[in-house]
Amino acid sequence: MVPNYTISNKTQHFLDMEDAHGAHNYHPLPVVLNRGEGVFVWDVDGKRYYDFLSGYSAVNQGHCHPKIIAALVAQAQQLTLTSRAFHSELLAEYAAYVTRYFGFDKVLPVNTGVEAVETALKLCRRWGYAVKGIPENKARVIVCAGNFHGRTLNVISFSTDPSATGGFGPYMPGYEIIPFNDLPALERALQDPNVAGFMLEPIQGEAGVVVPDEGYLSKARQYCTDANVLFIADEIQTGLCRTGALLACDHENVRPDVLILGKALSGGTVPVSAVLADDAVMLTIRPGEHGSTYGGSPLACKVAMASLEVLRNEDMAGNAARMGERLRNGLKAIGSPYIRTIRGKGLLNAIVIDHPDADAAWELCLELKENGLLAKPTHGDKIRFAPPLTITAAQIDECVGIIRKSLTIFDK
Ligand code: IF1
Repeated sequence: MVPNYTISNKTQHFLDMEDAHGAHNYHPLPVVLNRGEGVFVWDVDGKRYYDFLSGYSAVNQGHCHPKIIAALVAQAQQLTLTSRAFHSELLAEYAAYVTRYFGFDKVLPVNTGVEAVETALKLCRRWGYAVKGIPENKARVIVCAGNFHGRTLNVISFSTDPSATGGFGPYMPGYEIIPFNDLPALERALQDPNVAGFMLEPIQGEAGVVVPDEGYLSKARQYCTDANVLFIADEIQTGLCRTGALLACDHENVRPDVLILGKALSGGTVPVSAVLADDAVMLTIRPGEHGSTYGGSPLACKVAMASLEVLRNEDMAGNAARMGERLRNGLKAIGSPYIRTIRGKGLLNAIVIDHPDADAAWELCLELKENGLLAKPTHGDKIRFAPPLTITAAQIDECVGIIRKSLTIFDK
């Protein structure tokens, strides 16, 4: 199998430079990119690829969406940062806009996804003490096995992935890990009166796009309501039209108590994340108790509004639903014995490779790259297929052709 790929001198130059001077905390495909537009990216040799990762769903709107870039550039020439020591016109406008868009009383703006997760957890503990009346330092939060919520020391404390946690202890207490998609386990865990919240990804991303049974989210929501526990949805990856609805929770008409957004909130430009909640939760944090230098900057606010506007105006949820269906049907029609599973919702999809060679998924991704499509394996045997939500039917069909052709490496 193992095809012999040639790497140009130019590509090798940048691979070597990064390897020599950048920390080795990633293992990327050997492709060096320098341009993007819509569903495409180009490497330093001018070769064009379909981007089937979309920056882990940060680039839902497509690379360098003209309306988002126009907003970014215009705002960059006017005012980028005030800090929260002073008010800005744009924070006021954005707060009004985003709370109306998602139907919550308040927003707390931060930057990266994991910061928004940390913010949600602080909010949850605070609510647990101030409103629910949990005794001091006893608050617990339920999370799911296989979760991915980011990489801070607190957040890895409740990861079940040894590569995320190993060698980084000691870990933060106060979490209870239950299996994902297991309502009886949730029911049992909720019997503890010191539980303040239940946080989950509505579809587990890093775990390999694990979609729970229908009814799981709505029942879990109900259990939390009954137990007076906050239902916290990390929609950093699943939100913003990726799964064929504005939020993955919308598929079951679930409204979380705390909604966490990131990634595509800025269409892949600058880190913008947010926590949304109603007053009863959000106002438990008072001035001086939480914040961030860049969070809610005029630049971030302007870009976020443009990113949300584009999602709605171009019906990206509808397109994600239709193109996701088409992609999964196309993959099924290949009928490859090397694809064990095809799963996903909207344009958040994964295949599980069935092959005795442990490197098969990686090899397939190298071959896909050769044939003009970029995708990345996760946990060895899974490959995520998550193109920008602007992809067309003809492009989906072309990509299915590339995947079909690439799978033939296993026949050799
Ligand atoms: C990396 C995965 C995706 C997330 C959810 C919070 C965060 C993420 C549900 C943190 C981030 C990323 C980060 C990225 C890989 C990636 C990822 F494979 F690890 F699982 F997308 F699928 N909650 N996900 O998915 O957001 O702080 O990074 O902005 O390289 O670590 P962040």
